Amino acid sequence: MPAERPWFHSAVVYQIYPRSFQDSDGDGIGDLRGVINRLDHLAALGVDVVWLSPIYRSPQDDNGYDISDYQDIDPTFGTLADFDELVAKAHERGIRIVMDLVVNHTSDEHPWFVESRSSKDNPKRDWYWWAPPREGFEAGQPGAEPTNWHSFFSGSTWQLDEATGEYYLHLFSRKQPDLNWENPQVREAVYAMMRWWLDRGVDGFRMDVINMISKELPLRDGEPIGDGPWGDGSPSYICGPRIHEFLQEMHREVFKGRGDALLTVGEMPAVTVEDAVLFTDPARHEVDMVFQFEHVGLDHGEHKWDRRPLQLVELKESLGRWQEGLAEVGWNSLYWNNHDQPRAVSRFGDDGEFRVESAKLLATVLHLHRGTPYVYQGEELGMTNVPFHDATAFQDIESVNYYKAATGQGLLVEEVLDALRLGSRDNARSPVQWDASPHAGFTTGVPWFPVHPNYPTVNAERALADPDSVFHHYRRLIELRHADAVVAEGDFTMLLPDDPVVYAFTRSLEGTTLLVVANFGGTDHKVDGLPDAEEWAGAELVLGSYPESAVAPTPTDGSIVLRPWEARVLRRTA
Ligand code: TEU
Repeated sequence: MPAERPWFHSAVVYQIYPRSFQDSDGDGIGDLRGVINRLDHLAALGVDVVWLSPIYRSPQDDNGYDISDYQDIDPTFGTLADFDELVAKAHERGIRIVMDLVVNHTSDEHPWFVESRSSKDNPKRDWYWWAPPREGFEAGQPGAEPTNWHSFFSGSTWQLDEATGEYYLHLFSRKQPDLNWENPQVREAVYAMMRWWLDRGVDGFRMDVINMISKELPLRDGEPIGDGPWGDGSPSYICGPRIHEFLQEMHREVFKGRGDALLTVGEMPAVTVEDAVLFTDPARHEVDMVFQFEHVGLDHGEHKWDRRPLQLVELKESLGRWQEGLAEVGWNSLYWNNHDQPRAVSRFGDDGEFRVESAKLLATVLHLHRGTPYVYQGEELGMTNVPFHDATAFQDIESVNYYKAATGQGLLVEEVLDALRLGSRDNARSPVQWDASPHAGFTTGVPWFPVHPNYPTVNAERALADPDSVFHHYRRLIELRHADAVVAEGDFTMLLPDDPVVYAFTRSLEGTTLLVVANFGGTDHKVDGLPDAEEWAGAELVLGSYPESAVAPTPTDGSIVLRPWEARVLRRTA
């Protein structure tokens, strides 16, 4: 083990989705001044880093993930001066600021694309992916798309541009054309922009779908999906042939020589553990960690709108394999929530009777893994999925497009709505619930997205006043990671892999062992078959998800009975 471990091993990151965090000017949309006004909330929680979802100038087709100017702030969110103030005030509190970096694609309103689409011989034509209609087809005819790829946001990944009669590639929305990373000018422009932000004082980047920037050439059809017209293009763009080369080049051109205090995390759908080892091996100089998607896909059937209940045994198998895979080389990121995922307490816990208990359990299990934990805004309050009444309640482009496509194909409206209720990204995007005042203190105007009706009980003001709240549990977990090297660096061992209800593991470092046991169920549960159970008799309770007084000391035979959704962390020193 090298003497100096990277600082981010003991750090916790908090994700802000600025649109839904805090409005300061009454227009109903969160903004940078709102974030500045709430910095004390983050300081009280104790987080080390804030990752800001995109605040760049954008037509907001995908809430800022469609950028039309990488070097300006969208007027909805404020100004560059506000941004500088935010960085300065965060730094005063010891909080780093990490920007979202969205460079797989730009907005179609970005000047680069405006030029690119203007003519076939424009110098920026090759900055994006342009292709003529499929051989034997007329432009615009069904089936004329250059490949059969299905877009993440429904329909084809190709859009015909009438001006030149060619199609451009967009893995996401039509307003998010993919940049052509094969072109060195594109890469240089991106690196220059990144250096500009680092020079301004930002502390790193969360890199949006960064494992999709290298495409395999020539672009070719994918396996058909079901019996529809579309195919799966992912083998051509997930971790493509030049991905490691591009990330190493980015490191050399952007990060090299700037010290070890920065943070880079690559968002990488469909990444495998084997790939992640390569991406996060410090000796390879690519990224510090990746966001993988395996564990948030376990309740998907054939696709994300086909939901099935999570099997705890599968969750343990998956997360356990990632712990093992990155034990020696590389590093994990740890998350249940972000702006694209339904709320974890509704999805993996119980958002009814045991909302508080199950939110604390999920927090305990995640934060005691080896890796850097991410907290998504509102998660620290145990915020839940949104009760959507009908189709008009959905605003996210992915949900809106899916609704149109699925009902257009003849699926029943109620079935489509049920799938959206469970899986829509909008679940994560309702405004943060600050207090019991109108609109939960999020805005004095009309919120762009309605506040969850449970805000009179689920809100930050109440949580801060209650020592047994989800908030204070998160605060203690973050404190524990800061204080205790075994949480940051200890070895991970999964226990009871086949138990369908109990999640159990140990973390060990230099003679100290922590045991984490968690009951993923709504009834009392005796933990059976724990190896060396008697050694845990009388062990110190470091942290529990029930008020400490309610936890009986571990009896001499070491048998542990957990209450509904109870999690405990015990410590033993050799
Ligand atoms: O998401 C990438 C991604 O592949 C998915 O998680 C996506 O949210 C989609 O739901 C798949 O079903 C990133 C951003 O996090 C997301 O908000 C953006 O919409 C997307 O990239 C495009 O920039």
